Amino acid sequence: MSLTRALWCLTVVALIGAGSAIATERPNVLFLMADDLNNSLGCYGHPIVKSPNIDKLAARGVRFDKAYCQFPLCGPSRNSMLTGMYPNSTGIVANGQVFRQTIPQAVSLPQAFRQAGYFAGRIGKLYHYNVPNSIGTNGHDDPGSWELELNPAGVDRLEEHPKIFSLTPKQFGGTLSWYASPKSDEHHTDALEAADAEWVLERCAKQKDRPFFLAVGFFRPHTPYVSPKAYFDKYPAAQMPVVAGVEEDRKDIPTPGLGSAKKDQDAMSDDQRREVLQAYYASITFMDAQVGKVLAALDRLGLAKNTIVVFTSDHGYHNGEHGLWQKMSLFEESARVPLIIAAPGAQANGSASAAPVGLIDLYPTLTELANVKRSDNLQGQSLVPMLNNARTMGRGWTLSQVSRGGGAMAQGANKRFFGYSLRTPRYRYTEWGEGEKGRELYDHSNDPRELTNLADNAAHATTVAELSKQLREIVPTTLPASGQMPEIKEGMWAPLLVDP
Ligand SMILES: [Ca+2]
Ligand SMILES: [Ca+2]
Repeated sequence: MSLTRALWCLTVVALIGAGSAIATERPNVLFLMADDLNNSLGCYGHPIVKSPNIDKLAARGVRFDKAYCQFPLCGPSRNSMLTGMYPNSTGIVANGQVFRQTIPQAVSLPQAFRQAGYFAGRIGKLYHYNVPNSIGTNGHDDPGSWELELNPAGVDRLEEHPKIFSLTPKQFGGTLSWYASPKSDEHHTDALEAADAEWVLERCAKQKDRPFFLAVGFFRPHTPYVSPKAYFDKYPAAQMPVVAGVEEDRKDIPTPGLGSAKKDQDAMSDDQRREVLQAYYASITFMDAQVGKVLAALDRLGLAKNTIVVFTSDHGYHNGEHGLWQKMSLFEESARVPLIIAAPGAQANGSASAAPVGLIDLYPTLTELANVKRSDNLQGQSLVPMLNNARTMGRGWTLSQVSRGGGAMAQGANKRFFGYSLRTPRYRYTEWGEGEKGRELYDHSNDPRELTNLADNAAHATTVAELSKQLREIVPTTLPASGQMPEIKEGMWAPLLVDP
């Protein structure tokens, strides 16, 4: 039985049970995101991090164990995910931009739901924001995607900036910075978001004839890692592990592979590294508690049985692996994301999928589950087959991309180029430039930490040749039909609810 049909049957049962005439074959969507969250969660086997609420969601949905972003940076990843197109087709490969500046007539995921009559609302960060300075504003939002936008700002934004410790004084978002706040949960932005989500869900519960697509974008665990001190106390700094053997590991990594390294982070002491981990993990557990409040509201209001819940992040995050911190690398820690989809009636609920999938796949998945008319230029695959049978492998690969070098206009040695990384069930294969700036091959069957680059190992030449051929066939399909990445058009940022 297909998931769509399962949902329909569930609805019929619910209708018979309730004796109600209200049609509910159109499921709601609750789309929950964290910012800069890697897979440091209990449900993904992390030995330290406590995430009981996300774990509970994973237990009732399908957990995707090989889910990857298309570009490990907020803006490019989120624009790709919400348009269902690769960064090469959105033209958004940097922060501070939105797809209306490049492909203004694209129909975003929430916009597709709006066009189908859904209420679509956003709380917090879905498109790009400068964190923390844009908290409390719309950021680089797309107004056409939403009917309601809420931008709460808590003490972390309004009061505590002067108290935050930063590796680069007075900077918080692009570097490592943290603060154990004396203020309790309810004063912080992410908790205000959870409270707002509860308020919106209460309204939605009263409007049974109108389904909703509610997106809640939490700001943690993005830097500055500010959360109430009680969460820091769960992770004593002295007990935090520090990655060892970095110098040896780095020897076989081509230069662009380490291009996201930052001097101030290289210079950290081991004690500072432990404090970073403490603060990052504290932020995760604080964010998890807010996820729990939203999911409790969904249950309390009787909405859970007809609501598809998604939980994910915009990209992963390094905590010292290969000597790297934060994002913008193509290694597993930076490219991989948590992804949980709990769709009522899905036959694989409660299990895990090992299929390589991408955030680009969410748009075709959610529109199929809800019978919403999709944009016809989507480049991802639907994950509905995996939701019904966790052994389904689907397309069998996913692609992540990142930029190196100067801006689009830079010339000569500083000219911008891309790295592309193909993830298959067994391998990660990465080419920098057209391969002339470096190649990497990691065999996850025996090297899950990607410590040994096999790209120049003669014993693996056939694998390298096969994966290189596959990569070079895939990359052109990530571009639009013209073969050219769309360029930013100044002054084109305008909401388009329908294509006129
Ligand atoms: Ca991010
Ligand atoms: Ca290595």
